[in-house]
Amino acid sequence: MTDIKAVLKAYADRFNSEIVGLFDGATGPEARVVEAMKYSVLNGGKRLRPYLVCETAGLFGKSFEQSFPAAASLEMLHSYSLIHDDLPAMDNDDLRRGKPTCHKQFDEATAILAGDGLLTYAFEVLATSDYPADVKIELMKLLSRGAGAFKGMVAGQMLDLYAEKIHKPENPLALISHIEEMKTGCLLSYACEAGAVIGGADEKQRQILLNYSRKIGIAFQIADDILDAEGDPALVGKTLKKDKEQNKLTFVSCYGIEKARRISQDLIAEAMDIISVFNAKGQNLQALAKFIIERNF
Ligand code: GRG
Repeated sequence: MTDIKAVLKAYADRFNSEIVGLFDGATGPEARVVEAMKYSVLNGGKRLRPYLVCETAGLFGKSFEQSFPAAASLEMLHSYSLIHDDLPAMDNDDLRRGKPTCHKQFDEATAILAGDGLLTYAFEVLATSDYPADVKIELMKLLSRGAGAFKGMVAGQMLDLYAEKIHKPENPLALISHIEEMKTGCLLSYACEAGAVIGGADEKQRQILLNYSRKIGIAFQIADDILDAEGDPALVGKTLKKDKEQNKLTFVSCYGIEKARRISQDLIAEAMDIISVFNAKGQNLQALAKFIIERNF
């Protein structure tokens, strides 16, 4: 089977060497915000979302270069969400990817602006890309929806903050599933759908990729909850055991670790089965699905 860790590392190196160039050219004292944006995008990260964009578009013969604008804009948007999530008003974290969070490295106002700058720049990168107009519009529609406040990431974050204040939700599992589907799942689904759009997939292929993304999305979140409960902070690169300390509603608090682990394993088996219709071309996506629950960072 594919050595997915090595594949991801090679992908991250190539991706980083391309994306760094998108932060050139800022001048004057206001360049501080671009420095903060660059710091947050280039401070590590597994690059799962951009990799998913490239790998799913690759199923339809598209190259790294062809997928890069969509991959880069998605990672910018993801990085904005992490910067804002780490702020004192949200999760109040000092560490991200093993390094000081943006507001610790710079200051709070700069971190807020860096997040705003990355969110805006993500759409500029898409708008100024060489994709055909219909592809650009579709990508911008899907990304803004997936990241947005109605049924997307911002909605998920809002509900997550609110859930902490509900002491006894009527159906905790339904609530946490709904939160995570929006907060984490939407961007992972966008990554796979973007690949389908860039690749010109037909409706059936697009639905297959969406089904795959939904399975790995929930499994990803369960793995994240398990890492918070029993991971090694030095490997994960952030403060752990916060969920329990803050009495947070998570898949682990609902199911317990062992059941949560079994559910994530079942989801990954289903994801691998779903993607097997692409035969050998889907091998890396199968390996990635396994990596999502086996990772220790
Ligand atoms: C502030 C609008 C706004 C949204 C924040 C994504 C998010 C919503 C919060 C992050 C909180 C969190 C830790 C969620 C768990 C899932 C997640 C997004 C983990 C980080 O993603 P990875 O593991 O990170 O892909 P790297 O660093 O590898 O990119």
